[in-house]
Amino acid sequence: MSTIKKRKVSSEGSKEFTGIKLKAPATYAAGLKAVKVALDHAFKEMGVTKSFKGLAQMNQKEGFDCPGCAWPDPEKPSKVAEYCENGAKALAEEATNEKVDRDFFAKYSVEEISQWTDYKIGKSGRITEPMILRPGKIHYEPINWNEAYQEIAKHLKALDHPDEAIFYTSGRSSNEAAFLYGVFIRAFGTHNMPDCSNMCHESSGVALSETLGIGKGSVKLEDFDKAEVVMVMGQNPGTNHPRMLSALQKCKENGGSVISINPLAEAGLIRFKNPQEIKGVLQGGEAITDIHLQVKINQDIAVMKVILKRLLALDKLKKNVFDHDFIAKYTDGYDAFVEHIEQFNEDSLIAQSGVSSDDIQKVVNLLEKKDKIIICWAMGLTQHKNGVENIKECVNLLLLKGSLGKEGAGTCPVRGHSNVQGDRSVGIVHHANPVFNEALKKEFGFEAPTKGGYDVVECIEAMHKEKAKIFMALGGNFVSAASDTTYTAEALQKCDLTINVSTKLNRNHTVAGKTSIILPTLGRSEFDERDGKQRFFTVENSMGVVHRSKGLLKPASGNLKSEPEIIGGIADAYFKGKHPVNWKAYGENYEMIRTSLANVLTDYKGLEEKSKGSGFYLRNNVRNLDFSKLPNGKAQFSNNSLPNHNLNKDEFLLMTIRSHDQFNTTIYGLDDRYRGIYNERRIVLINKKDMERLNLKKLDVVHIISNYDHKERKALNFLIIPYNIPQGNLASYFPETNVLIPYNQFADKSNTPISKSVKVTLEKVN
Ligand SMILES: Nc1nc2c(c(=O)[nH]1)N[C@H]1C(S)=C(S)[C@@H](COP(=O)(O)OP(=O)(O)OC[C@H]3O[C@@H](n4cnc5c(=O)[nH]c(N)nc54)[C@H](O)[C@@H]3O)O[C@H]1N2
Ligand SMILES: Nc1nc2c(c(=O)[nH]1)N[C@H]1C(S)=C(S)[C@@H](COP(=O)(O)OP(=O)(O)OC[C@H]3O[C@@H](n4cnc5c(=O)[nH]c(N)nc54)[C@H](O)[C@@H]3O)O[C@H]1N2
Ligand SMILES: [Mo]
Repeated sequence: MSTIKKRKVSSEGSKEFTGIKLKAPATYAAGLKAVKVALDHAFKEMGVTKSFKGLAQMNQKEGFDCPGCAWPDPEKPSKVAEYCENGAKALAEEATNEKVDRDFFAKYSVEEISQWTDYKIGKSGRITEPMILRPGKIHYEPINWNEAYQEIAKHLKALDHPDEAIFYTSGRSSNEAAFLYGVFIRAFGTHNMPDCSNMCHESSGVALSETLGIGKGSVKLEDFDKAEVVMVMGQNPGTNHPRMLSALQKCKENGGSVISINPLAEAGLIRFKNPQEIKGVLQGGEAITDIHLQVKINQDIAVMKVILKRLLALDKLKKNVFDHDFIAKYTDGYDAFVEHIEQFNEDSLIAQSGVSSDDIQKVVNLLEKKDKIIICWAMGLTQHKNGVENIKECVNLLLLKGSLGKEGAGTCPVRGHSNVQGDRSVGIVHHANPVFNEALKKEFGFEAPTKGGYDVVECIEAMHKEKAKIFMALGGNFVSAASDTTYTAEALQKCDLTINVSTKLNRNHTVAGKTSIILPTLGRSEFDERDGKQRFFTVENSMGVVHRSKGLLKPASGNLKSEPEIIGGIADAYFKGKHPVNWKAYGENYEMIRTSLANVLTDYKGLEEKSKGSGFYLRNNVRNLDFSKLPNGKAQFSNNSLPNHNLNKDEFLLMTIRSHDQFNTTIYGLDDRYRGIYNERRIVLINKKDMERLNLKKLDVVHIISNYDHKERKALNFLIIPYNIPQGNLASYFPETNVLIPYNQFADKSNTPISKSVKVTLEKVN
């Protein structure tokens, strides 16, 4: 038995560094090196045979969907391999041979595990059986499935009100699991369904719903072949959506242009060597970005306003720059928008944006004559106070150009988790929806609550104030992913019960409620059978295609259950047969879930058959230019204000981003190869001029400090790295820097934490 130490809630702060090595940032993404790194990770975690078996089936029609990002598969997947370096790493991480079993938990106390870095915790491996941490104990102990369900049911029953329970979802769950989970939560009596998208693309969902009537993107993969211009804003596809580079490459080969708007010149956006093509392997690869606007953090609206102003001036002269027929027929608010945009002074917009007038003009020249425009974006636009307005400003451009509902044009919020969009589509939503409730009543015979519930930031506060007492997570690593790590950890630790349905060990298991239960589940790559018959489930990709996924690898342990089985088990123990829904049967029979899903949401009619092969597209009103649900039946122009950060002389804006070697809070390794940073995660990227101003040298150690509402938050001991980043801006990795982001600083309307524009100062450590 290990000695008791104080439990730690994050991996930040140690004075020990891991041995940093710096190289020049890469000038291209992928290439043969990516293949080598992918295979190295795979072999190390899974061994050679399992690697080849797993990788051969990933993203193939009869195989399983990559557990990494949500980028769609091409209609005709390549015969050899349809995965990227980071997809291979995601698979390796899930299918690792390392195990976290009862001996592991007997050996290491929760206190001891909590001292480890996220990297070390994650590398411990796959959880093999249900475990419980009882009140006052410091070691998890085994518990059988039935007892675990009974324990959870007992706690749920002891609540004064269903709203005292919180049910989080991360975006890895299947449609079947997410739908059943949502049905159970509503039958239990609450809408407390915070979801990882609250921290992610919620700003996109809100902005797109308000302007276009659907919270999802409108483009299809083949639109990239036909686009004349693709704008990539606040996104790092080389690392986070590597297969998107093939789509950009195709766009270029067909004569299109790519504009990137980003404070960093990310490698994948510069040049791409497609490892699946001979020329990508042997030659220099292809240049991807035609124009890069190195915008200052959160000044995208300023850049967009200059572009819009200049296009407007040109349109006044020439009359044919905007699509006036489209504007008249499909949009609302044009005149007010023109009046709004004319109020802004171009020179001050340019000064604020940090981009040169000439570079913006290049974009204007390109856009002037084009109308097949796609705008892609990710966290660089959504995770700001004005995240919703950032996206609305992009929609304005597409409306002016009539770049919606036609080939080669549209909105493309590039999603994160592999089924985050599907989870939302099938009912993981914290708002009450009377139509959905009515359909549930018809299908299942119970009344869902009419009141909405907590999202991520609201649920943290509710736990902290002890208004909520049970926290259940279907996947994810809540304490590390959410902002304000210390506050969030306090909140979770105040709970009577925390439940994690997980594949791998993570920090959320150590920052536990008074009682804590871990329920180990099958990963997406694993063979899922019942009574000798293989089961499949369905997922939805970033472009609204629903298709099947079927695992094939041997499960990490014989004692794992699928997510639907676990939800069915908990619901069955809670309702004890006194409910119109036969929960156990639903948990075991995914076909039954799909039938009910198709009855409740008519879009899924025929799901069983239609999900075969390449699957099917869900309805998308933007694709048919149907805006009937919006005011006046029209798509909406919007008037968006400029962000105002009121920075003092010594204050910076910090963006908390992903390295090349992580999937959110899962740390694959310690290298950020494309940015030339090896073997260390506690770094901060800074402009050389700012270093001179603050008298800082390369590899000096600093604390990063935020101060909101007179409360100081500190991330300790980070190494200074001179980098090509705008002055006044800093970049560092999440989750190490989440301690700095106050839980109550988030985007207007979407409540997405301001992870990309945290006001901070640096303090040199001697
Ligand atoms: N390998 C891998 N793949 C992933 C993930 C992963 O962690 N690893 N995570 C998945 C998830 S859940 C998500 S949501 C996506 C995330 O995908 P991304 O959004 O690409 O991820 P981030 O690292 O947060 O990168 C944000 C990018 O925005 C830029 N940026 C920051 N602030 C601004 C700004 O104010 N304006 C502009 N224009 N740019 C800005 C940064 O320089 C960076 O290039 O990736 C998904 N795929
Ligand atoms: N500062 C800062 N914070 C951020 C962000 C940022 O850019 N900056 N990004 C935000 C974003 S975009 C997101 S999406 C969130 C991510 O938040 P989460 O989704 O909560 O976090 P992940 O790290 O993706 O969760 C990883 C864990 O999920 C579990 N898991 C993996 N696969 C499965 C599965 O198939 N089933 C189940 N049940 N469990 C599984 C494993 O136990 C693993 O440890 O973080 C957010 N936090
Ligand atoms: Mo995300």
